[in-house]
Amino acid sequence: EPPTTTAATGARVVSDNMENVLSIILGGGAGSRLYPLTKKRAKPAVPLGANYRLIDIPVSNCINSDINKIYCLTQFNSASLNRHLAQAYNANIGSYTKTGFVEVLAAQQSPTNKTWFQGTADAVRQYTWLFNSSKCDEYLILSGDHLYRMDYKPFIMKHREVGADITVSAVPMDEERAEAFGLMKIDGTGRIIDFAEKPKGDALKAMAVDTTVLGLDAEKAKEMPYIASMGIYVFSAKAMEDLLMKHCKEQNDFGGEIIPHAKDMGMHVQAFLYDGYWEDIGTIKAFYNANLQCNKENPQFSFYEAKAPIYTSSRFLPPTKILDSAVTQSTIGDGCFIEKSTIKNAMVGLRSHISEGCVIEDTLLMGADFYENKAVCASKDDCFMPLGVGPGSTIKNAIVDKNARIGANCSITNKNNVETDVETGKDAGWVIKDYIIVIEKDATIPDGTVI
Ligand code: ADQ
Ligand code: ADP
Repeated sequence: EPPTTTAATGARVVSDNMENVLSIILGGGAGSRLYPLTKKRAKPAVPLGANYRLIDIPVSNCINSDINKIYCLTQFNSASLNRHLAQAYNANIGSYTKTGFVEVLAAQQSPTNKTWFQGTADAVRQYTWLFNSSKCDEYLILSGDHLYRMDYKPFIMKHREVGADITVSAVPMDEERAEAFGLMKIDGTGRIIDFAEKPKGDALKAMAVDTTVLGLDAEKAKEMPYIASMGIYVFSAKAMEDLLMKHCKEQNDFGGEIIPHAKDMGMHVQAFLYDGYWEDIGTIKAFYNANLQCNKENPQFSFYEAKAPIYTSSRFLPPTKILDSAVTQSTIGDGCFIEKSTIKNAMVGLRSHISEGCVIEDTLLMGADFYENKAVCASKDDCFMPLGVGPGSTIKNAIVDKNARIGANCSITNKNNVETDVETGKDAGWVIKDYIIVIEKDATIPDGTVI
């Protein structure tokens, strides 16, 4: 429907219909920042919050915003991502009218595209032929590694109200973290007049603004003197086509190239202020902290909210069983079995088995993808150590990826307080990044190991 204007206010009256919105989730490039969690899987499949995976966040936000056409672009296809999306969503999304879907699109070779995605915009460009055939009016570009709960409707309606070509969702940001983001300056109507991708030094200082214009009080505005891009955008289909196929054929990145270019060539690039909790959890440290902060009594992010739940695969696992243990400030996923142990500030993922006498502290255990049949396992030569954490082991400040086998009496605590070590444990299945020990997926850590 064409927008109409109310005589009294001059504001456009726009539709809140989300049927013609196509959501495109950027599911990750080479995946180096979250390595080794991305060693054996596509980033969107990384487990999160004991029962979930990263992709569940943007997909759930879409579903809760009535957007049900969703593509996820990844650099490589992964069995676990496809399986997860199929099991979790495809049976339900748009099942009666067959209008909805959640699908993975991996970079692929074709006569016209001989390479992997060269960046976020290139990933979208390579599938433009498919997106065009959806006949949607707007593309909602999302990231696969953010933790937040957002209703995208007001965001998309702002785009429609002002008749923008591109609308960028933005948050106030402090000095310390600002240089990791795209920063912007806006005019009195919220239109973006200046945009700098991850500026440093003087270029960073030059992007400071008076954020009281965003409605922050004086004190808060002093703390947060920058307006940062969340890296999520609404593009009008026409603007996307013009930019990727005509004006910016050689440019491959939204934040660094396409957005500034669109502004410079006079397109209407609008900011949308988002005022809820939002975190980029694309690094090991941010991922670890964001997971553990969910254990707090009043967490900034909660996985359950009656009106906007985070969905995931329904697995029909048995309830978790805990024998004579002390568990404080922790989240325990489905189907775990915990014997006589002490667990403090931990996120214990689904199907975890913790044997007796363990101490698990400030740690993410991601759990397992399957239960082992103990009798079958004992009869196999290669199955010398059970899944989970063996008796008498202590694990602190760690992330233990799925299907790991930790032996008995191990001490995994970063004893020497090492900041980074990607060499020592390379063949043994562990690394240390930002003081956090990461035990890789499927790793076997022998009895008595000290890290
Ligand atoms: P970054 O997050 O640093 O900054 P980028 O590395 O381009 O930008 O990643 C954006 C998203 O796209 C991530 O989810 C990433 O995994 C995914 N991605 C990257 N390369 C990809 C590829 N080749 N194929 C598919 N997906 C890919 C961006 C913006 C900033 C903004 C921050 C907010 O550029 O302006 O401030 O997000 O976090
Ligand atoms: P990840 O989940 O860590 O990304 P996977 O590709 O192993 O990696 O995906 C997990 C899914 O695979 C689970 O849903 C589970 O059903 C299945 N799975 C993986 N390994 C096994 C196994 N050895 N036995 C049975 N099922 C498995």
